[in-house]
Amino acid sequence: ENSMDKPNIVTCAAPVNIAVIKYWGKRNEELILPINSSLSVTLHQDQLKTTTTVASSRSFQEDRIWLNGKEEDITHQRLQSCLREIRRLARKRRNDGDPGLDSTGLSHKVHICSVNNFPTAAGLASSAAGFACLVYTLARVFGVEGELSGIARQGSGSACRSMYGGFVQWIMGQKDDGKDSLAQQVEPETHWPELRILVLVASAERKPIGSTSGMQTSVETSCLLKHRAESVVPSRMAEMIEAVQRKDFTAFAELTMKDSNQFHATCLDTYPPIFYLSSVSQQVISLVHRYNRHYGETRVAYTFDAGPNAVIFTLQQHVPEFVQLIQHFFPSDTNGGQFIKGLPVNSAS
Ligand code: 2P0
Repeated sequence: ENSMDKPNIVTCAAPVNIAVIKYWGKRNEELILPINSSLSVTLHQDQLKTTTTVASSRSFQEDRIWLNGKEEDITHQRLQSCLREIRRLARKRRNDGDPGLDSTGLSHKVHICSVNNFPTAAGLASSAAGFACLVYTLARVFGVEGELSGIARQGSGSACRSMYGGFVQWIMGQKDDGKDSLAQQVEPETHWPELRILVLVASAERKPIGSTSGMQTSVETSCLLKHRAESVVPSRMAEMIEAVQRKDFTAFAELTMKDSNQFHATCLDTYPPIFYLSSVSQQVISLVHRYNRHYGETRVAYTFDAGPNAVIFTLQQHVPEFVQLIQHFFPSDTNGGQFIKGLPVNSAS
């Protein structure tokens, strides 16, 4: 039948998320199960995002993938986990007799094209948006619906949080099989329209130690990380959820900064130590505290992931003044130095 040879093509986009309670450390490497829960804010769809197109056709010989125009290895273990789990769900749905299953046969191979609209080298959570987008797009191609964050998690831990917009928690779960380690929306993207995110790129260089191996070494060597996971994060998650629900910027900002600082302290407590913050990062931290002290209230917060780039949270009315301050102290240079993006938190998944 000729129509069977026509490829089924779907394109989707997924935004980056920024953690305010950080994920760092796994209890199961293969299933990607974390040692603590985490909470993040998903950016706007139109800002930092991955766009993925998946085509499936009976005429394709093999599954293949291109990232930012370059063909990559499809046998990558985490990629294979996502493909296998989506096909497993699709097969289950067909065996359950769902008449809505579309024409894509389960035996059909896929060609995947994925592009980021931001520099991958800047270390801005590209794997989170990337795997969230891959899983979402594959699900559409194979006619799968429902809870998909557990599959995105098996691509990259932080990816499960990009399956939802707004304020999202990744509940660590208790089970050994990971079935309860899922993302859940805390509040939708419309909840806090005054909240703003600025991304300050201090360096476009690749980070020296990747997150996956970095957190592995931290789990093996840092007793501070163990203390954090067991005794700090559980109560901090509850406080953060309350701050978000009440739209209490002071509480939100202080918890965000403290959690970023503790994450980087666990990196320093790792042996050998891991340094993600640069001298520019430290200057941004000092500037934020000086700014808040000047006004006698917490107007701005910083957070840093596995790299030197600062992510700033503030409220709409403080953006112009703070951006001016940043531009004064960190004038843009020509070595791919600094740029600022005003990113409203108003997103869909
Ligand atoms: C986070 N990070 O919560 C934390 C804060 C970096 C610092 O999630 O091994 O790329 O793929 O599960 O998700 C980066 O870790 O690691 C990360 P894998 P991932 O956003």
